[in-house]
Amino acid sequence: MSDHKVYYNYIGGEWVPARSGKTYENRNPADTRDVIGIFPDSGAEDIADAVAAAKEAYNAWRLVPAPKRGELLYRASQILQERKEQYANDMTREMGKVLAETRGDVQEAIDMGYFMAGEGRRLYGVTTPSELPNKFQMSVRQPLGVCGLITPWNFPMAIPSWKIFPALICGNTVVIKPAEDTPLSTYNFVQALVDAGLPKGVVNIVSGHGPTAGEPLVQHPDVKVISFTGSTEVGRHVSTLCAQQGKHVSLEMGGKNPMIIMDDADLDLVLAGAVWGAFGTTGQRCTATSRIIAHRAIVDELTSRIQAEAKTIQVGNGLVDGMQMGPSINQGQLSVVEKYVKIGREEGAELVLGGERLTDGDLGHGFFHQPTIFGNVKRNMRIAQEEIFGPVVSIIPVDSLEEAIDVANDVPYGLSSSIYTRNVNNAFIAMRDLYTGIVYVNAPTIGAEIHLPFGGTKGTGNGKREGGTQVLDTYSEWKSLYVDYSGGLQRAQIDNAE
Ligand code: UN1
Repeated sequence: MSDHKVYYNYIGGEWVPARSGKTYENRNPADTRDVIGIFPDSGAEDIADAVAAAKEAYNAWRLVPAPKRGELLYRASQILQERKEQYANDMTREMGKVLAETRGDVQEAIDMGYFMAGEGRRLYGVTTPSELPNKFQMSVRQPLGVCGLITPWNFPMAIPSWKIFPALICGNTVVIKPAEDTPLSTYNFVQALVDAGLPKGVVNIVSGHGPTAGEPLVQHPDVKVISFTGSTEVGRHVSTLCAQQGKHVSLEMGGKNPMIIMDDADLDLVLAGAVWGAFGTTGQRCTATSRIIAHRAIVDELTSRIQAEAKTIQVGNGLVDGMQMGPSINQGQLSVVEKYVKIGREEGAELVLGGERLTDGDLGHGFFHQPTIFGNVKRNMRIAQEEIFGPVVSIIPVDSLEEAIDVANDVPYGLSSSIYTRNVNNAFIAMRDLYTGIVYVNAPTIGAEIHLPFGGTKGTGNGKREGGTQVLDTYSEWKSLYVDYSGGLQRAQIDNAE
């Protein structure tokens, strides 16, 4: 059909096409004339094959000592490190964000690999004293079996690594369905594991679309855990399906992350942080700064300075030197951005900067949009309440810290938040009262590190966390072990003298 590179699913240690033979084209969002490759458009039968392979592999993998499993992760991380530049290039072509950021995405996967490799030598359990003499007891982590992982396009290597590495270290096997827009980056990640000596069937990758490949994975009775990162709408659907089957599920969904700027803040610092938080990754992070809640005493100065700074952002193909902001991932996402710009105007917010698609020259072949700032935004406007996932930020004036925190918390999401202040009391009050899974002081809402728990409250999640050792709770179950070495029957909760 064409001379584009053809990719296959990886199932049971073999690279195989979709059983139906269906494929789809993966194109560069910065220039849709550029085809990245042809990928399998998989269905329920491919998912069934992958789950069967993972189930088979589980029998041996769960018995491999955890430190040995850790060595595989360590080797894979070394390979990722060696290939960092190549994989970052592939990712920029596939996903659009600029090279500095795709290098960061690969780095985040490397960090997660080394962290979880070390966990192979810990996987701590707990010993607890008994109520009875001559009795020993402890609790240990047990793997669950086959894990189904569904990952988004915005961090196409880091987010798979947050799921695959902890799943493996706990002794599970996995089937991953990467976002249809970014399969290559996840294939690259799996290739590093394969080259590190991954046993057959321990990790299987099946590409395709949500309804046709993702849903059968969620529904498959042999899949014991689902870990999903994506929109709140789809996450809620996934959660319902899992509830019907009593399946474990971890959800990471949307955000509407606030940055509070107090009147005593260092505005130079704020400027750099706000522009990076709002327009880094084209605003396509669930942690992106999408509301700037600023004290009225400084809001005018701040607005004009952010406008001047954001105006200088170089928008273009992320592979070109000097570019700072790439395209939206696809036409659908660009349309969402355009829709919210229109909504913001209709709601009476003041368009301070941007608001237009960029189509000059080669930009017309991609999904580029200007960095966009709305000023004088009211807390209840849709642009201040709903996740946009694009380069659009709303500035909301407030009169006090109390009001700022109230506005910050008054959205359906709770992933990340931040406060800029020189007053230590303000900082501690904000850390206590901002109802989000992550709070930053004098830093923007993006940039979480993998060895701390990552996740959010309310519509952002379901109480689970990725990152940190807390992530192990998604991929293991606690088993309590009691050993009675008294030589007689000791009855718990009963006076044995009776
Ligand atoms: C995401 O936006 O989906 O904290 C993940 C951050 C990155 C991860 C973002 N380390 O911004």
